[in-house]
Amino acid sequence: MAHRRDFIKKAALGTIGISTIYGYANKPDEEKFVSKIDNVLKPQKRPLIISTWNHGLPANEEAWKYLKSGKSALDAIEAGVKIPEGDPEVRTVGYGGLPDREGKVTLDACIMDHNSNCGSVSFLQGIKHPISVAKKVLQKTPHVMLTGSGAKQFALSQGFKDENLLTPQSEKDWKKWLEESKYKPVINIENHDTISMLMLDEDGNLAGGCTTSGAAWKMHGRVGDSPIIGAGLFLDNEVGAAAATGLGEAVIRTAGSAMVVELMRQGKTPMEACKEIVERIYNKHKNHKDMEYLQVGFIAVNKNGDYAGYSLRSGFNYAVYDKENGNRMEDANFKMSWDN
Ligand code: SD4
Repeated sequence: MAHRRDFIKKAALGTIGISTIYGYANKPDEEKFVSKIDNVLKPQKRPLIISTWNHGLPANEEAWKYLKSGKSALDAIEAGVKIPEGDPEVRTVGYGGLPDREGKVTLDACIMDHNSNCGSVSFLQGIKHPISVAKKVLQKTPHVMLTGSGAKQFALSQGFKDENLLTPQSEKDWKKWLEESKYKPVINIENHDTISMLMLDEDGNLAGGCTTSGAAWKMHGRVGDSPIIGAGLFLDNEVGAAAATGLGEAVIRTAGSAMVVELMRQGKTPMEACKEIVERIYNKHKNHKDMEYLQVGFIAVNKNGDYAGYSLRSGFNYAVYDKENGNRMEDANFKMSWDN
């Protein structure tokens, strides 16, 4: 073991540059890829799946199965995030998601592959799996994004079923909310549970997906960051991938995920990149009316399989699945706790 590490370290620090090392396609896994973090060279871990929040665990599980059976990263992401989308107990994604202030469940989702192909739907109603419609937008249309009735029309043309997504429980909660009708998100519970999934596949390619019912009790027609490439999700296969959860308005204002990836391009680690953008969001919002309930969190992964999660306030966690340690939850680092 020590010998192998020494070998990797020596080889990578010596005559062979990192980009050359990326070309070692036919070597055994442990020797194949190394990453340079703080001048220490480590074997690259892949595949790697990282997803926001607790519902990331079953989503990762399903996505992992897909990857292991030889399916593409996009298929694996779709299959993974469909689990929370179809689960009525998950009140922030897909079927069973909390509605807008008019009692309508409106969904946002996007998906992106290593060639920067993207598909996205926003303000979609009556379709249980918006991630699948987003994937069809990527595969079957010349566009990136379809919205509202146009997205629905496209979904129906692709054979998706029109369904009522407002469960009795969500309807009950909505009626209760109507009694006061105050728009004040309750962080980490009611609003901030988008599932964003990032994946580094066996071939070292990145992909990502994101799906949500958005902010509960939002205005009818409101679209958050989650379907917006560059805000809720972004990746550049040369660099890394990032995705967001939290108050979409703040993420859109700062082009959050695109900025995290750009900082990784400049040499920041995923942790440094996520932290810097969270700091930026804080600085831009500290005197803003949204600050009282502002929460944002990012997950990021780079080409070497280094990953991180960082949020403005405590309470954000994410699920990570890799060969070495299996599927588990990790708590994100954060800037401040809720009392601040
Ligand atoms: C939105 N970012 O629509 C989404 C909500 C969210 O975890 O992240 N929930 O603003």
